[in-house]
Amino acid sequence: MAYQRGRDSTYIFKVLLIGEAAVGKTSLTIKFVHGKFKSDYLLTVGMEPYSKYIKMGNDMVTLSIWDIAGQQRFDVFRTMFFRGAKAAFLVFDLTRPVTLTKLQDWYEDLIRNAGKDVLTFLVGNKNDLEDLRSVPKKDALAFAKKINALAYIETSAKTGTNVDESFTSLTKNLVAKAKTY
Ligand code: G3D
Ligand code: MG
Repeated sequence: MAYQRGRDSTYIFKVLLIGEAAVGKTSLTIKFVHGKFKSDYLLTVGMEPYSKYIKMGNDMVTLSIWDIAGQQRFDVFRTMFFRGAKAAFLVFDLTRPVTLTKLQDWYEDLIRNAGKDVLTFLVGNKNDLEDLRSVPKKDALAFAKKINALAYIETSAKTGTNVDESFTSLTKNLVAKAKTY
């Protein structure tokens, strides 16, 4: 495709996945970046961000995706983790209500460290586990509204349901916001 001078833009956005341990942050990231579930990548959890390139119309977007490990929450890397983030997925596990409750703390951490302009999506993961589901949709929607999240989405890193859609939708919002400045 021909490069159209003056119309193409390049963006790099730092995006975070935050939430309690084992909600599926790493799985969602790997599914989106590599299209795989339960790979060896799952064991490799550090401060190394994943990069994903997305073409959106005339815009070229690189997402720098930072997936926090639970134990990093209280250590000195937290500041570095949050700094410069433009958006965050707040992830909970649809089979464990406490993981939704705990997102309140994560949200406060996020705002304190990344600023109040950060865009947020609330993500209820593991929606393939229908029989184990124990978080009513209305509870999730109430929390999404409370934190002014752009959307509430239910995903499965296992089946891939809404994984690409979540990242794409968030990216669209980021580009739209960037264009208004
Ligand atoms: P975390 O990065 O938030 O800590 P992980 O979570 O991505 O490591 O996932 C924690 C466990 O949940 C893993 O199981 C993973 O396979 C599983 N998991 C993640 N997403 C989904 C999902 O959408 N559906 C189902 N059914 N399981 C999921 P293990 O057994 O490897 O510890
Ligand atoms: Mg992880």
